[in-house]
Amino acid sequence: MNSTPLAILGGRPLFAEPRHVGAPFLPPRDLLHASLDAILDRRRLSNDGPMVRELEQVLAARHGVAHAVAMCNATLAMQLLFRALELCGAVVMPAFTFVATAHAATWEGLEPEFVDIDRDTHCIDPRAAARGLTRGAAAIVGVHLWGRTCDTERLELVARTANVPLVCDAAQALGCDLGHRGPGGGPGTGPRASVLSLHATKIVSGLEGGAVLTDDENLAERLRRLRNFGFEGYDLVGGLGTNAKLNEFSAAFALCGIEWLDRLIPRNLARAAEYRRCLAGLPGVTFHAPAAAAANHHYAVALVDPARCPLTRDELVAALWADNVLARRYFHPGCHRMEPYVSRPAAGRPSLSLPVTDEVAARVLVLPTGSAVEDGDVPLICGRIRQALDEHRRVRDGIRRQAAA
Ligand code: T4K
Repeated sequence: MNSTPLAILGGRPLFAEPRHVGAPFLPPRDLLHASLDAILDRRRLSNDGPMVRELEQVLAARHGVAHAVAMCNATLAMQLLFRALELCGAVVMPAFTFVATAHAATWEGLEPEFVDIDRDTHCIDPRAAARGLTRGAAAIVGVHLWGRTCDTERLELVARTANVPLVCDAAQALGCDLGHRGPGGGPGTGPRASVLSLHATKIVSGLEGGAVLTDDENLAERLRRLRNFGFEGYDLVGGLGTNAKLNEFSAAFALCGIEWLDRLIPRNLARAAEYRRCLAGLPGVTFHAPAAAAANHHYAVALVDPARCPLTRDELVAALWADNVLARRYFHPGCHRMEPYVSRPAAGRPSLSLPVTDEVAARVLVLPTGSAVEDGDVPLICGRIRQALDEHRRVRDGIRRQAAA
């Protein structure tokens, strides 16, 4: 399909402008400008302003929960959630996640108890979570990956049996069915809380931002106090708090983005179908697309099988980067192999073995989708992958030459 030489072999890059994973979606500027003007006219820039309140209502309604508490990012939102739940000791979580999940727990004095993932979904394996809980953990932290959700129903059952809360890192899952059953759902009918991210790279962005979703009114109230220095009323501080508030500009940006969500999700889905079609038949490269209801398909994930693919995953990444296709290896090498977790004293813990995490982390190849690509890009990207595999010996030499230069 691509007749021009690969850039790793000295050709011109396929794209003049890089195709990122996670290029931000920018709402139409007139929409954005009108919102920003309204904020400037009001002179209300932060501290629970009307844009933040509106965003909270929209996020809660969209995900079928009673309360959304907006925060300045998902990492701090998770920290405050752990604190509000008064967790102590260990918390079960997958090691195959963005390091923020583990850091948020560690920052709050908790010990991540890493467990393995399910090979099909790449999300936490409920059986492994159950085994992790036997070591006395205080909660399960499920992580929704790739814009699809983890198995909240089975995890909830496991959590309920152990009498610990299930909370979910939903940083990548805005717009998905997060398993909350709404205010009338009663206890035990969904995660205790889910944490969204509104980071620039997410399907809907507030530049930076996050939110905790919950049906638990008391929990929501505690979170509102914690994010605002512990204030309970005017001049009344009731306890420790910090500053994790979202500003009005970020809320406005996110509100503009949410208006487009129902167009962005089908676009992502169409791109996923295109990737699946165009990668079909390549030796050792498959598109990873397990069925999932109400997903946002914000990440396009391929898997490279080292036994069948003539290039390693990392060689393929190097070849693609030369062509300005900035594919990523999320979440290589897994949190358990990063500091500070890899150096934790092993005393008293069984040695950590996460074979599926290690396998998936070594195979995953995240390709640009969403706002990062234009119509017609996906077949070109896949054509480049095909070409690199066809010319694998020369590609490998090209990478060696590049490294030596
Ligand atoms: N839990 C999970 C499961 C998460 O995925 C994340 C965030 C969190 C928790 C924490 O949420 P926050 O606390 O951030 O709300 C990026 C993002 O920074 C991070 O938010 C995201 N996960 C993660 C998956 O990806 P990096 O280090 O890979 O980002 P970076 O700077 O390499 O950006 C990715 C690409 O996007 C680049 O190629 C450039 C492009 N980009 C990025 C930004 C920020 C743009 O084109 N414009 C931009 O403004 O972590």
